[in-house]
Amino acid sequence: MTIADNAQSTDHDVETHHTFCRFCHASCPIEVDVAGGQAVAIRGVPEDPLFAGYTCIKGRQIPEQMTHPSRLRSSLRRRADGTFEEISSQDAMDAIGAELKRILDTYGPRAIASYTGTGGYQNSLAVPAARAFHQGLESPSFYTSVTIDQPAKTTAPFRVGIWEAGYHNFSDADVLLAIGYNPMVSSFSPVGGLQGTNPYVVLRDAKKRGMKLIVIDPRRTEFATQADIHLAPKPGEDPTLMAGILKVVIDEGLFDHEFCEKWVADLPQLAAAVSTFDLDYVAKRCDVPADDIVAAARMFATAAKGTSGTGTGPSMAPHSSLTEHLSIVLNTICGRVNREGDTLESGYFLYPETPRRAQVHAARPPATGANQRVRNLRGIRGEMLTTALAEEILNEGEGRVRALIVSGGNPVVAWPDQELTIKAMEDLELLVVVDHRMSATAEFADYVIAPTLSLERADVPHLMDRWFRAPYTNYTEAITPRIGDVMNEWEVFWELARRLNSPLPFPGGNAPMDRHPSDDEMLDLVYAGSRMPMDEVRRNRMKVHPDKAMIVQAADPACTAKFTVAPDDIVEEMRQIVVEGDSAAALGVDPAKYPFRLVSRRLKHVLNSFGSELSVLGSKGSTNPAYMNPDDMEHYDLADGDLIEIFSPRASVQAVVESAPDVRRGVISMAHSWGGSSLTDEKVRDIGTPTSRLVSVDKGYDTVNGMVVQSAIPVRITVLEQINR
Ligand SMILES: Nc1nc2c(c(=O)[nH]1)N[C@H]1C(S)=C(S)[C@@H](COP(=O)(O)OP(=O)(O)OC[C@H]3O[C@@H](n4cnc5c(=O)[nH]c(N)nc54)[C@H](O)[C@@H]3O)O[C@H]1N2
Ligand SMILES: Nc1nc2c(c(=O)[nH]1)N[C@H]1C(S)=C(S)[C@@H](COP(=O)(O)OP(=O)(O)OC[C@H]3O[C@@H](n4cnc5c(=O)[nH]c(N)nc54)[C@H](O)[C@@H]3O)O[C@H]1N2
Ligand code: SF4
Ligand SMILES: [Mo]
Repeated sequence: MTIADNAQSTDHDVETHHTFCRFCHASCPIEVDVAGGQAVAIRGVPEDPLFAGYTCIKGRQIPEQMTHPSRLRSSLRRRADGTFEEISSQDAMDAIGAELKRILDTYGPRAIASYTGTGGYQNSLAVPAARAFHQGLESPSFYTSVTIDQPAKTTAPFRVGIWEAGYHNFSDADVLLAIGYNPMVSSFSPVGGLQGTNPYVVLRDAKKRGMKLIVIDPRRTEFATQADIHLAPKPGEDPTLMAGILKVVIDEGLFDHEFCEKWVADLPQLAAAVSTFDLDYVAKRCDVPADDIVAAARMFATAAKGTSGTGTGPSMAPHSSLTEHLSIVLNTICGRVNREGDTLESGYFLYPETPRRAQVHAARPPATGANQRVRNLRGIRGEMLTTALAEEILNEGEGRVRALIVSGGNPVVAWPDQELTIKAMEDLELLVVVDHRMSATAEFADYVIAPTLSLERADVPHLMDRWFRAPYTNYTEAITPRIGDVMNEWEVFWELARRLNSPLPFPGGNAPMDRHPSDDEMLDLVYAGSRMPMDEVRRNRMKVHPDKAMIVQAADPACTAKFTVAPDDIVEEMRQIVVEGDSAAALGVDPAKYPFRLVSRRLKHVLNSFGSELSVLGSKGSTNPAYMNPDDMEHYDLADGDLIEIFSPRASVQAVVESAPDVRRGVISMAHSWGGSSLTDEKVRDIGTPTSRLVSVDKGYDTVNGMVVQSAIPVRITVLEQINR
């Protein structure tokens, strides 16, 4: 389909196109007016059956983003004196291709790494192209932001066992237990939760039909204010709290006895493991009223349908895998799985159909990928662990990473341990950054490649496909011509593969190398074998397909597998948290020396490190404030706008404080991925600071997936500057 096919001419200058937003993962449908090849206006789509016109403030800035003066319209090459000069994209590909060839010949394929971040994840061809590039080269060094996000979601299910038909849907849930996520701002929920598809209306309707909401969050978030029960524990104490909730459910016999009898191998072991988590102990340690814990446990377990799930908060706190495990286990022993004849909520249209029977796949080792050269870690889900990548670059020896292609990511402000990350960026023999702006990481690049932006690309909502609250499809072609000499992320990998004589293998076969394929040909190759063929997807924009929902099939009668809810290593980790007594001890530090816990959060007006360069979003604030409880501020004689220094066991950052009654005492709530590459924060009021500097890669990390402690970080503060006094 061409651009014109989807255009409705409103007058002879302006054409209106339907597409969907790709500022974040949520894929809200939008209507864009295009005049003179440029987007001039943007609106939600009221008739969309799922989103009903919803958009957020970020998405509405896309017209400005496309043409903003800071947008790179040409690629850049670093000169010997460190400044950048423009270079044509083809010359850049030639030069990078030659460098990669040299590195490949000298060190072998493992030396060539790529890292796809959030900016790349929003492009349905970027991650597949990066993956294929590594397959073609036989280089295992494929990294993405998933492994510094919520990797326990990938690994924890393997330790419990996987229910082939999945856990309950959101649409008919009677209860939702939300542990550390805030979809009203982030548009994110785990599977079975409320998604970013029109979150305010969807939540209101769910509550109207009687759904109960329990939120566990140290902050009284926009989501928590809507909760029937809000537990605001000390950050990092979710494993203890979840063990306490499980103990109430087991002691009061509120679990699904019949289901456990048939499908759970080791309920007595779980009961024994949680038996040490007395209500008084849990209440005191988490600083949550005991009655509220009991009420939450009963509200969850006595409901008929609905799930517990985690977001980034607990997934970044100490013992993240344990929290994820206990959340899955709560769902499991309460029998919150889809049964034979049930309907799956999402359509899973973009990937090959797999059987959905009401049965278990037994637990198996979660991390089976390539070996990292640090901490005895190994990759997960076909990718390696970003928490190890800085050291993979810096540590000498066989297999050392020497070249890095960053596709829509910003390591200098997002990866754990900023100082180590900067050292790694400087140490590389070749750093290529594909980004539409001069990010903190681009400053270190040998080449910055200017990419297409969303409206210039064809796409499918590849992330939301398994999260949509209905079997929904959408597709978009490019609706505006490219501005400047820019490349789609997949083209970068295709051009480089071609120069290295290396194939780009996809489910539909290798990408052609003798001619330039189109975005649509690439979509056909990448999404070949999908449950709904790509051509049919293209014909079905913004459409719900009730007739194509997946129905859960009967279990294979020969299936004898069962869930393992209390594997030995999990039981051991539960013992360990009791010995630690406080989540700070997981990092080997004395909690008394670090009286605060720094927690992560999202801000409405930015997406991680980008957005604030745009006028409307930038006007919402030029820094990432340290939000603190007013009583804590009074204790330190602080007022809004004062400057503090925040010390973790690893490093310190400066921050501008802002009072926030919604943050519990002892907590600092601060967004990540702000600031630049200076380690001394001179511009804290203008560009903020990266909390990632406070993170250690080798303390309190998860031994299975390498996840580090990026939230509930033990910190202390000093006062730097008291203004207005
Ligand atoms: N301390 C701490 N650290 C964290 C977190 C935390 O909460 N606390 N959160 C973690 C999480 S969840 C994540 S996902 C990571 C994020 O890690 P990253 O993804 O590495 O960081 P972002 O800031 O999202 O970087 C996205 C980059 O993509 C660019 N971009 C935007 N759109 C496009 C596009 O269309 N094409 C291209 N090529 N580039 C584009 C942006 O300009 C930006 O520089 O950080 C993690 N780090
Ligand atoms: N507007 C906007 N939307 C975004 C992003 C953005 O930057 N801006 N980023 C995108 C990305 S990359 C991601 S991964 C998703 C994340 O989506 P979410 O997981 O919903 O992220 P947050 O809104 O930060 O919610 C995390 C919550 O966890 C709480 N929390 C922190 N530490 C703990 C803890 O130890 N225990 C408990 N129980 N709670 C804790 C925080 O107070 C916060 O309310 O959002 C995406 N959407
Ligand atoms: S929620 Fe995400 S996809 Fe929707 S309009 Fe906002 S940024 Fe765009
Ligand atoms: Mo993320």
